[in-house]
Amino acid sequence: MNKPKRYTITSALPYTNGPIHIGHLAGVYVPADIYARYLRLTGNDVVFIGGSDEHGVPITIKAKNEGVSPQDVVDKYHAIIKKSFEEFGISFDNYSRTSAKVHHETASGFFKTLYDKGCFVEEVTAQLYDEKANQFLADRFVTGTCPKCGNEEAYGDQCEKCGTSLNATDLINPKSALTGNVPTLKKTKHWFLPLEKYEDFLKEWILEGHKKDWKPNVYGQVKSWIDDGLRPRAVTRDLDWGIPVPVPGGEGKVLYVWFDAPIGYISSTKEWAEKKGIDWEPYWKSDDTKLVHFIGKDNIVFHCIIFPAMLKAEGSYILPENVPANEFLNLEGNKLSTSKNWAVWLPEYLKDFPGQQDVLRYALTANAPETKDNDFTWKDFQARNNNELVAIFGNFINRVVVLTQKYYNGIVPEPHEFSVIDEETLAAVKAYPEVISSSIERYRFREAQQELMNLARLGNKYLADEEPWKVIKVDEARTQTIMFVALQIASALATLSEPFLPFTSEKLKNILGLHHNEERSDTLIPSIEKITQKNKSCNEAVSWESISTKNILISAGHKIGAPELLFSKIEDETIQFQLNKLEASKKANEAANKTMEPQKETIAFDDFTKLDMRVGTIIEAEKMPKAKKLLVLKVDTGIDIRTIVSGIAESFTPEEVIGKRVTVLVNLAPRELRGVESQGMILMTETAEGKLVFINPDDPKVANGLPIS
Ligand code: B3M
Ligand code: ZN
Repeated sequence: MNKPKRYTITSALPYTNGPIHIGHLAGVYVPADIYARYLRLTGNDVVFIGGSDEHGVPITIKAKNEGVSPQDVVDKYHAIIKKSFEEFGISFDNYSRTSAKVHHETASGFFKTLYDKGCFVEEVTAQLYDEKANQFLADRFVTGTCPKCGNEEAYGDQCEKCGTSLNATDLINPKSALTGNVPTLKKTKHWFLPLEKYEDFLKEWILEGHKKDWKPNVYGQVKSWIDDGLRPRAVTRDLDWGIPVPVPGGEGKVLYVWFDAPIGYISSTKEWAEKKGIDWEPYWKSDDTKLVHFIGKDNIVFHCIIFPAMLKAEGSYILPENVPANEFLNLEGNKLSTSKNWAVWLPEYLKDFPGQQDVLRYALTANAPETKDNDFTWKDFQARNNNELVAIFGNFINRVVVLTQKYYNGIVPEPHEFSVIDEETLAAVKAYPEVISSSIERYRFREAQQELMNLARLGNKYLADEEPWKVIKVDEARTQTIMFVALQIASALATLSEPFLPFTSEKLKNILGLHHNEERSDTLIPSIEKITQKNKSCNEAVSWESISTKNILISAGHKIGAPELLFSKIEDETIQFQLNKLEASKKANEAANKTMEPQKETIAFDDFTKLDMRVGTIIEAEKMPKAKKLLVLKVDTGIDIRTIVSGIAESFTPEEVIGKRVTVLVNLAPRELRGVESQGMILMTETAEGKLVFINPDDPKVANGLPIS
């Protein structure tokens, strides 16, 4: 076992301009949580830091759009996001927010230190200005074409397509996100961090020092930025939402959000240490502390270049040991998008799958975008649950618990002589902590979780091979030994699953009557506490280390609890419901993108009453010979049965329309089509894909604004 170490683990501070979705969870918070839980379980001194990023343009824009103040926006979403993290068992030691006083003071002090040390370059430059909004435009206030890849929707701070970090003035054809105006240039003074001065340091520290241990995607991005040449980066902005620039001439200006946000990790640590009554500094300033940043790939430049340059400039801080950034998660083949509502929002997931947090955590880790972008599909989610969690993990545990109850009233039986298979199985169990640790320590969480499942597979196979349900009829002593071995595997699973499936692990420890890890009053896991009904007979503790070192994890004579299903099957209907929701988003987007026909001229009420529309039923239908588009229909209008020729043959077969209830304009002047007199018209509309449909506004394919004719 490694010597315990001190770890500061940070996870990107989410912008508080909306709830969080599966992409955030998969990319940042679940891996960070697995890592933090694992390190705590193996006896390290860990602080796992989170918090809300409450400054920055996305929040100001959201506030403007909703007609509320930025403070209203951050208060609302900070609460929602914090709750989601708690509900999904993200075990932050502290979750703060950048509007907190301690953060304003820390960030302001940090800026002041760099200013006093002469680390900034002060410069008056021409910046983009929106004359209509009376405002300077930077970052997400401005969009335009990326000079590097030609993406027309690049932002003033970054192109999300090619990942390049930009200055607003780099954009080709810039446009104000506030008014759509073409900005003008106006002079203003700002403080710049001359990143080029840190090039040598960054080269030595990352390009030479971390070539082997940093993920290739992270290393590659950093290298390409450094190879492109670093430039001064403005660290202040002309805005009124943020942390005021605390130096002369800084009036009316605030710190750039990417200057203050990473300092949020430090202030959140301070807040935590203060609550615990301990010193925060070792967690940020001691060389024997390992600092690890969990982020998504769009944040790499800020965590690997800008923040380290700031820390280096300040001089008293450690640098990150690693920045295991993930790639992106897509959803059903498309990029996750808040504005297009193409996402699985955590609060909604929990409404639809109450108590099934671990299933999502499991599916996201199994499919984590560790080395490349990956796709989340509901079918895969269902398969992971039904074929893995239910069929392997849940099935094994259930058999062990049910049989122990049935044969021994829940008392762990005394083993007799171990067979070779038993010995081999117990030896195999002992190897798992090391195998899983090794993957986690290399940030390979998918692999680590697969190993956990391999242990459950081992348990399943052991039972299937040894067949205690048959042996019990002929050899009681042997059955006791088999069940004893199986219970050892179950106990190992209870602890080894904790980083990945914390709720399941708690449940399982409860069922097996195993001692829980000491509950930490300072963490935010009330939902875990809810399911932790302390079992009075908890007398056994299974630590991560003991699984490798001890021969017996759960001893004979110990009483276990009643069986309880850990996972349940997810049915096709449940998955279809989720797919329908996404389909509805897609339709809404298509409709929004389709340019609607403008409204026609106003008509008088009298004109409207001239139309005689009736409900009718199509009772006969046949194709009009030699006409691709026409069907000849017989329609029961209630007043008569009449012939109507309708141009719907490309959307319907005659069989499909017989029996359909329709709206008929009955007093339309008759007209002849291909020699047949048509006596009225059936009202239809056309979907975004160009298919004709009968009028039924409840049909999800029928979007608002589609003309009826
Ligand atoms: N708020 C960007 C994001 O949510 C930003 C991260 C800050 S980490 C210091 O992707
Ligand atoms: Zn680009």
